[in-house]
Amino acid sequence: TNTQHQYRSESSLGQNPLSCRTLSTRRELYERDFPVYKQPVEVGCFSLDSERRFFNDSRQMRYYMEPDRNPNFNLRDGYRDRFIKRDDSVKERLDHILRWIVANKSKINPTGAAASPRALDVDFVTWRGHLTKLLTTPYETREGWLLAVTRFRGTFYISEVETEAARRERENRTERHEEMMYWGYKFEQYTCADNTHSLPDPGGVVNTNEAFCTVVQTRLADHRLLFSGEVDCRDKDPKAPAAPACYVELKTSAEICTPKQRSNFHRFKLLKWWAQSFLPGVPRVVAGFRDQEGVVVSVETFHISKISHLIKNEYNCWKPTVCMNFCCDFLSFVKRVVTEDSPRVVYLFSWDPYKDVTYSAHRDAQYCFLPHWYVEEMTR
Ligand code: 0WD
Ligand code: CA
Repeated sequence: TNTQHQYRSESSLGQNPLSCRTLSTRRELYERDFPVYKQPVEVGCFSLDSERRFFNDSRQMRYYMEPDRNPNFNLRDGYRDRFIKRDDSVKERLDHILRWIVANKSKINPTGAAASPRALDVDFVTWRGHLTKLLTTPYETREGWLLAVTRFRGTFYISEVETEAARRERENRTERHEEMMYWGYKFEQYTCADNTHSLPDPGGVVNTNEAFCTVVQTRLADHRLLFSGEVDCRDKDPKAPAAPACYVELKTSAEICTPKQRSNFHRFKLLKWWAQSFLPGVPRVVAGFRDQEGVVVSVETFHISKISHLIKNEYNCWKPTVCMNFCCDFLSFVKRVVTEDSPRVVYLFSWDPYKDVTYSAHRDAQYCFLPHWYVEEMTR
């Protein structure tokens, strides 16, 4: 039906295939009914300031100011003189989420640690961005991934490891690519205000260390998930629905001039946009379409619940159910494989386009990512 990609509340657990050493990513295998994906609930939030310091509050929340439909925003403005770029060679792994968990243990353990054999009442802890990569895997033809998994007190922690190819790409970006990465942040500055009674400040500094992150809990089939994702801004109307329904995701994209460009936008870009926002229950994406010179020539709102209808006329297009069923089966695969419960053991899941998912196990190795302070805090 048309609504099979909507959030569901009833239970219908699929049967796992037999235990196996690899997992296929072929699309046909995941064309079944849409799995149960419960409406995500925001259980907290945190902020990272201009120096990347963690705060257990919403101080970095910003407010969406609807721009003109044809605004002529110059995204190149300030790239040379008003841009402070986060050092993306620093790997933060799950650290910010773990800090949030330590500060909010009672919120995710309603029964109390003493009543539960687990430290946490969830199966998986990860970043939203890692789950987005899983959702889009059956359709990805360019970039593989490496996901490190540690089982600790019954909970599976999933943290990305940069692939060799991704590192080479990061270290060899062209000047043009570096500047284009700035354009998305500049669009945020044109459309976001720091509070409900102020206006955006396009003359200010863009600092990509700053972030506001939501922490949500939900369930995919029998997998209880706790994940965090960066949120660009919220509806400024105080009567707007509660988070995450009031959140707005901002994007920039090349302007669409030909039928071929429109088709590619539907087939590739809308898949990534849908997956990223569907996961935390963010209902809309506001897109700034820019020309070759980095000027936003039009602005359009996409409602996540309508994206699957928009793409229906594309030949051989992506399907939300394939994305969700693959993610679900990957998480089941992780549960079967990752049997040793220890912060010093990492199972490394590896995938390259047109291949199956494989894994290897590592002890006391370079891949360990749960910090000592976290292990100590959760063991006492
Ligand atoms: O170190 C790492 N490997 C990662 C760190 C990978 C992914 C995320 N992070 C951390 C950062 O602390 C960041 O603040 O996660 C936060 C964002 O997490 P997410 O929401 O799970 O990531 P994702 O959905 O991939 O990206 C959301 C936004 C991006 O916006 P667009 O519109 O371009 O999708 O977060 C930003 C970016 O603005 N972003 C990042 N910010 C800092 N470090 C990173 C990153 N590695 N990746 C995306
Ligand atoms: Ca964004």
